[in-house]
Amino acid sequence: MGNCGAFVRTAAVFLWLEVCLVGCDITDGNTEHLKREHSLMKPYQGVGSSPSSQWDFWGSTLVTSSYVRLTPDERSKQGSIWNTVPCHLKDWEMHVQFKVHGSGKKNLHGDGIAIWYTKDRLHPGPVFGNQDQFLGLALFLDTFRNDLHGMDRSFPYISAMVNNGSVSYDHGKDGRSSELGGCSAEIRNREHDTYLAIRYSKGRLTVMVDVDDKNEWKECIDIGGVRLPTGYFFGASAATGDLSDNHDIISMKLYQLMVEHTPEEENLDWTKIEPSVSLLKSPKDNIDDPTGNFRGTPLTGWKVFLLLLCALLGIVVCAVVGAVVFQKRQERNKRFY
Ligand SMILES: [Ca+2]
Repeated sequence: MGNCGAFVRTAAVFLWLEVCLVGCDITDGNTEHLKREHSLMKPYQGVGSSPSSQWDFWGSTLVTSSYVRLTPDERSKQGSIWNTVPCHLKDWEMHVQFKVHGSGKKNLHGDGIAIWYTKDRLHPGPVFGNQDQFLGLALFLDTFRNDLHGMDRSFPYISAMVNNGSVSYDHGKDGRSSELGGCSAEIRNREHDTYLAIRYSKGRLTVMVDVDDKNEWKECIDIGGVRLPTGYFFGASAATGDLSDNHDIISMKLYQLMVEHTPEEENLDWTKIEPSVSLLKSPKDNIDDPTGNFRGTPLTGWKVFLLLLCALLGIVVCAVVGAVVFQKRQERNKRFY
């Protein structure tokens, strides 16, 4: 039996190794693919003071060494922060660490934060401090319920919208008519860190949240058939109205995803793509997931090799364990005869 125990232990170690290769690097993604020119990180060196800074800010935005406050907990404020470098990655993943907090009691606070990937930057307006009828992608972290008929969902509510410049965001309905998907998430006045991840790869938009201090992503939105061009800008904005909150961005980290495209895809001019969503295509049509793990660890060559090696060893170990167990059973059975 001792040998079998050792086999089981070995198998367990390999199993752990396998799981770990996929899931251990789960806090901040893979620095290997972090794109600094599109990332905003503490202590925000040069932001707002140096002309070479890759981030501009506007409105009520206040940059300290530990957070970027888009709005203070005061009425009628609007602020935004924008990357100055257009993003030419075809496949990317943005991790946003944020904090929404204030003295307002339940339901007496607002309005929320929006994360943008748009053609225009620094265009103040009525949609969480940014322009309406934008071109590109928006993620709304809406903390105030405007639509009293929409009681089937709880707030705060996170939703996504893709716009080709022709659609207006309907505040009165909390953007429901134009949303592609969404989820409720308790993002306000939390003691711990709160995160949002937006992944765009091969026409698939996936949004995950990590707001329960469990250090794991929870799916919020997953849709296929989304077309976004390259060359747009990342940004974040927030607004308060009659009700308010502090809307803080702690970091925005952009990761490049290593995804292969066909030569035809590569030859396209990706800057010419019009933002759109083909609603005929269900998310299930788009399940190929070449990068495996969501949290910023695109599988590089050696990882794939190690995984395959582990899988192979796992199979061998299982076969051997199975053979030993079978043999023992045979022996035991023999004794009954
Ligand atoms: Ca709202």
